[in-house]
Amino acid sequence: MKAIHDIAVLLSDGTLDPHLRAIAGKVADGQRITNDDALLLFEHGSLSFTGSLANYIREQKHGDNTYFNRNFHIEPTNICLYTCTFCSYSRLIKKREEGWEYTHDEIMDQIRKYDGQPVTEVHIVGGVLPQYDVAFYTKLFRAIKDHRPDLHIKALTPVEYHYIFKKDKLSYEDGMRLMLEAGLDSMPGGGAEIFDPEIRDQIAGGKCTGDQWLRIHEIWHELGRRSNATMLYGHIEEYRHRVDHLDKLRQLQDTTGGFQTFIPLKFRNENNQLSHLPETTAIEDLRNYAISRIYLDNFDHIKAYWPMIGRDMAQLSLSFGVDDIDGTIDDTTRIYSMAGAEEQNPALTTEQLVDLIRRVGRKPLERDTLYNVLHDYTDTVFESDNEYKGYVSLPVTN
Ligand code: V47
Ligand code: SF4
Repeated sequence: MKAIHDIAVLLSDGTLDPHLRAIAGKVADGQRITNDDALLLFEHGSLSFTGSLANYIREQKHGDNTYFNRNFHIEPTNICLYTCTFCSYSRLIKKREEGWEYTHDEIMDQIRKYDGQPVTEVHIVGGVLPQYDVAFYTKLFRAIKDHRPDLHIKALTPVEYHYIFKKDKLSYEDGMRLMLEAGLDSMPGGGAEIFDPEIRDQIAGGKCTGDQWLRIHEIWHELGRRSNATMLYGHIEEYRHRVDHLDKLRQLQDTTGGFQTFIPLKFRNENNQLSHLPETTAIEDLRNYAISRIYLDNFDHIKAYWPMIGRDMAQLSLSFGVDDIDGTIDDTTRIYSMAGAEEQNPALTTEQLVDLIRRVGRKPLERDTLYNVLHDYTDTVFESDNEYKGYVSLPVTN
């Protein structure tokens, strides 16, 4: 931990732009920065400046603690009614034969593959199709809980919920209550993209609006449950749209306190309608993590999704505000591998994940979905014969 020294150096730098110095002063005093401050950071904050402030906040909140969890992903289908221009993963209904559509039984087979393995969470998200309706998902959640009550179900986003509730003429409140009763534990952060209506319309037209996304999370938080939030950046949005997105999240968090973690998602440009756009640089990605950490003072955690950004960037991000690297040990998601993610077959054993964190001087903590610490790996010595090394890979069925 050296962030306190770094911020003292920043504040004593007489050559620093006065506006940036004022922002550094706010951070040192634990004050909230404004939207104008955030825009200034996006436009003029250097990597070292934003990084020092973000690392200071990260270490004030968490010291060297770095969280990961053991989960697996299930994607019921990659066929989708929508045509988000950034999406490399979905196939239109007219090309149905190119994708996959798992039945209830096939999904339960995937759940059973992890029997006896120390996973704590299943993350379920995929395309939007009429057969995956309220009845399908409530039956699925009940079956998962009957089979394995301790497995935390983190599933679906307001994109799916908005669609299935509308189809069944259910209010958001009644719909989310049904999901809660069926066993849903928390909601992942997907589907947020960018809330600004003009940009959202161009990249994700037809699916739930930003306000609807926020409202469904609000209702879920009012039911006493937690969720995550994301922002898809680095496509056609401008910095002011990122600030607007962060502002809406911070405002809702002030009201409900129900968000656990914020996950910036860098746009990847392979195999989609926005492939002509260049991807953001590593410097921009680190600045984006850092500014998110500085702005979202009411979010406990900032997560970097390592299968998407790769192991080296995941290590670097831990000095730019990130305190959680997700940690899917045997990742079965194809949302990113099909879009050009760094990790095409992302799989790290617990030992490798712990090593990755320890080698940059941080403290590896396995958590459950709600950030209860399950195991502190700081001093763990791994012995190959008795230490669990990873998960079986699921067969690719499409
Ligand atoms: O909403 C789709 C994004 C999201 C691309 O809550 C893309 O713990 C980049 O939200 N380039 C879904 N991003 C995944 C998601 C997530 C992931 C990990 C953990 C959690 C959590 C949530 O993936 C979508 C969209 O924003 N996405 N295509 C692409 N080409
Ligand atoms: Fe469908 Fe989600 Fe892809 Fe949009 S991002 S096309 S809603 S799978």
